[in-house]
Amino acid sequence: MLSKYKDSIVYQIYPRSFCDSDGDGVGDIRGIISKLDYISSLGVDVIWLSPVYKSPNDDNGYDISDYKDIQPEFGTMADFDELLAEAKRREIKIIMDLVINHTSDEHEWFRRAKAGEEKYKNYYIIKKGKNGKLPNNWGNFFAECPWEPFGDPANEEYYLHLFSKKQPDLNWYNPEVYDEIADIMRFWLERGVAGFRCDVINVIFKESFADGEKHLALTGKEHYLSTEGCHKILQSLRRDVMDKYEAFTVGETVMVDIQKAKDLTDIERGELDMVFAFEHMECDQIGVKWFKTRFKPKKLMKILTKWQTGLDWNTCYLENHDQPRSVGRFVDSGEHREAGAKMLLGLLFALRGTTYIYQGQEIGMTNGAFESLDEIMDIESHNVDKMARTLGIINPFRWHLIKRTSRDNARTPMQWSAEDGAGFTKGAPWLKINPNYKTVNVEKEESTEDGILSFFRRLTKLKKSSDILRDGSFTEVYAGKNVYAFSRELNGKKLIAVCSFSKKEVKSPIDTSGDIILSNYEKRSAVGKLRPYEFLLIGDSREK
Ligand code: TEU
Repeated sequence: MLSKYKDSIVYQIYPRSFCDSDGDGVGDIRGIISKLDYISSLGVDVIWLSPVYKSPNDDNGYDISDYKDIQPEFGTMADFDELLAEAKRREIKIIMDLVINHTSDEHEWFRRAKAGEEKYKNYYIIKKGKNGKLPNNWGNFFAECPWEPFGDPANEEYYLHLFSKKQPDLNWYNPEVYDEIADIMRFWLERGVAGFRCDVINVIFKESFADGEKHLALTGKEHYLSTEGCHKILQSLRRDVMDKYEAFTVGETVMVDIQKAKDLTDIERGELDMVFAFEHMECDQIGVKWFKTRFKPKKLMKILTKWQTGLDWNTCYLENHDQPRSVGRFVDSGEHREAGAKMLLGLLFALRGTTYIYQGQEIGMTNGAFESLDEIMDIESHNVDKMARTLGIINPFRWHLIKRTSRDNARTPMQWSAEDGAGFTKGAPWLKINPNYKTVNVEKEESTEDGILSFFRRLTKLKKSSDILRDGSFTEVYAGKNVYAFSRELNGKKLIAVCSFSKKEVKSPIDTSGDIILSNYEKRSAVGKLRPYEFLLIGDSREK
């Protein structure tokens, strides 16, 4: 664990939807530069930039066709260098998204492989089918078959793609692939990037290609999740590249349990600085993420406590570009949106770990207001619709399922102001803007002293200045149907966070009579009561 990043607060930018400077409806780097003062005013110190590399955009940049160039819609390399310099001037570091499980099928390597060059065929996972059958029975993350014919169908060769057809998986058995990727990492670190968020990093090394145990989704996963080969690659990349630049890495590690997360972040092993685990994001699903159930706060609390007590250092997040918005998911987006959004932010900052915020979360943005599949751009949602169709699920049900889970829910353009285009664009936005931009936007928040944004700024300040919040231990105090309370303790000093997940007033199961350090309500509640979505950070007077 590199201590200098441990105390960072990270703000994720999804460039396509952040700020459009040239009116083409797509966010861009110059747009980000124009908002750096705003980002700096938030009190965050690291930006995680979702991919800005050249890409045919099948999966919004997570399909890279040139790792050393910028997507023209987003700008130029000169714009990127300016972004780095301007961020540096404001003491903000930038980490890039490193997508190395797969490339785009339009990457030169794959094109040359297709043209028959053996060297490049060996960059990908190409296997023979058996008597008209696929190489194995695996599933895929995007609800489709992971094997696609490679070249002439008569050859019965298939390439593996755990994501879309346009995202062929790289062959990490090949040392040349390792060298290429290490070189790409050096290229960006040399430019001044501080590190990487490593996309689906724990699936890169497939240790066998045998059939997998049958699962509802992702049959075959036991052959590639957090394998020994993956650990070895991470150790080498750390030694050969990351350590030389004192670079920072956070791994997106799907389906990890606490032990795996510990292994991946163990200082002695030297692999990643921290990992994004997903168990808490799965608290409202049945089996696979597209089948949601009613959110039960107690389930979320149980998982949070399990990770807070099981893993020394967590990444604390409730949103990213793949998840529906937290407002509308964990709290109501109606009458009590503001109190709910603040409570979730309070909870996040009070937990032990590095806080990650996704653009728009600081103003309580809500899920997209999509009315039909035609308005959805996300490839995953379209694939899920196809899959649901083959399962015989009929339409309003298919749409209901997609509307609730689509990743586009979090990808709607950032709401800067109440003017047309939400201050995001002067043109036609690439994805439908949420009509609530008239009332939910940055400009409005800036003009309110006690809004979500000012609460957010108070939280970043507090997290930076409070040793207890930064380093204190975590102990669960109460986890009931609707109320979660935990303490943070350091050198005999203690803070208690109380979070109500109820949209109604409830009895407080714990004593809230201490000094209120921070609350999402202006005045203190009546003794023994918690108002809708009330959040309290209480200093324990006995410890004072
Ligand atoms: O996401 C990995 C991924 O599989 C997610 O869909 C994950 O299953 C989900 O968030 C858990 O609920 C990463 C990127 O974040 C995503 O945008 C890309 O589409 C994907 O990898 C492929 O690169």
